[in-house]
Amino acid sequence: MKFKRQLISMIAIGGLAVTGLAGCASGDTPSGGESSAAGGGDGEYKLSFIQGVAGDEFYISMQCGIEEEAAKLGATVNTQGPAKFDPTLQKPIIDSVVASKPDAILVAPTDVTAMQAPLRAAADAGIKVVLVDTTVEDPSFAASQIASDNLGGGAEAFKAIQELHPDGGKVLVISVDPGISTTDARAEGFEKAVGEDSKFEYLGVQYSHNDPAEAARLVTAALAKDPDIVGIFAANLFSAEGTATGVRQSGKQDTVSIVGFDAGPAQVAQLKEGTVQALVAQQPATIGSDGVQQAIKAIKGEKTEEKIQTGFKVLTLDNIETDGADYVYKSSCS
Ligand code: T6T
Repeated sequence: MKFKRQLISMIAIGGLAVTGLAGCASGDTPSGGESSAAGGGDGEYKLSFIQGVAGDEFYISMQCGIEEEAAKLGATVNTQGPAKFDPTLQKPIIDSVVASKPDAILVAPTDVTAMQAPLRAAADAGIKVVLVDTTVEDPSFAASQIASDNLGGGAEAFKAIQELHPDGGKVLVISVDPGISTTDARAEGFEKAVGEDSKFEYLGVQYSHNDPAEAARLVTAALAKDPDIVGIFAANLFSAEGTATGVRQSGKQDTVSIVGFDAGPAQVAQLKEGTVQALVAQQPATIGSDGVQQAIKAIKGEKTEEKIQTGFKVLTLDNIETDGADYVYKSSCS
């Protein structure tokens, strides 16, 4: 039984830092480019931002936060990202950025293992490394790590499905790839929360490789095998986009609830049209601005914060036009 319209009290703020939403500065360069310092700064500090993937509104919003903070603090930022969320494509970017000798790198590593050595090499070369969003197996070389409460966000996603389906049922996770710290933690938080309610059956995680078409294919196949699935947690922006397509193509939008992580414009459109019931919105601009502050402290030899956890907000039809509206990610900084 489905209770889509009964989704209430779905507002949650997780983590510590809850200021500064996805606000942007000018000078958006989605897949690469340089923004100059402004506001009295003289470009004294040279920063590089390496995204997990170019063109993803989460990282674009983070770039906006980075550029705005860098301009305030007198730094220039060069932003680059691989065409896919893929360590084999991110590694050469890291290597070339290291060769360009910035003062600090803000980076979202695409794999906990594969990015370990290239990032340690950056730190060994005297570059301050700040991990934004994702992390690696041994981040001890990093000046700071800034990320959302991904474990808590996964648990919150289950809570949303639980409220919509008080009688329980089968639930599935669509994620990206194993070995990504953020999405792995979200799936873990979700699974743990499911395990605390015996009315629900956990069907496990399937990996879409960050491809919405693959996510749609996985969901269509899963619904053919288990037509009584009641809820799907899609662990990031592209998984959510494809999950919504798969549910629609299977004609299951009236019985299957979708909770997606992230709040890009396409996810928000799906929320508004009723295909998706809730979105866990992160604060990418805050992750970015915190990252710049930590990077500059590290460059100056000042004490940095080892770990900063930023908050999230659950967006539903109840708040998307009001206090949730500011959480929608940007497609460009201008
Ligand atoms: O969910 C974000 C990010 O936090 C994650 O690490 C990878 O996917 C996104 O960029 C959304 O596509």
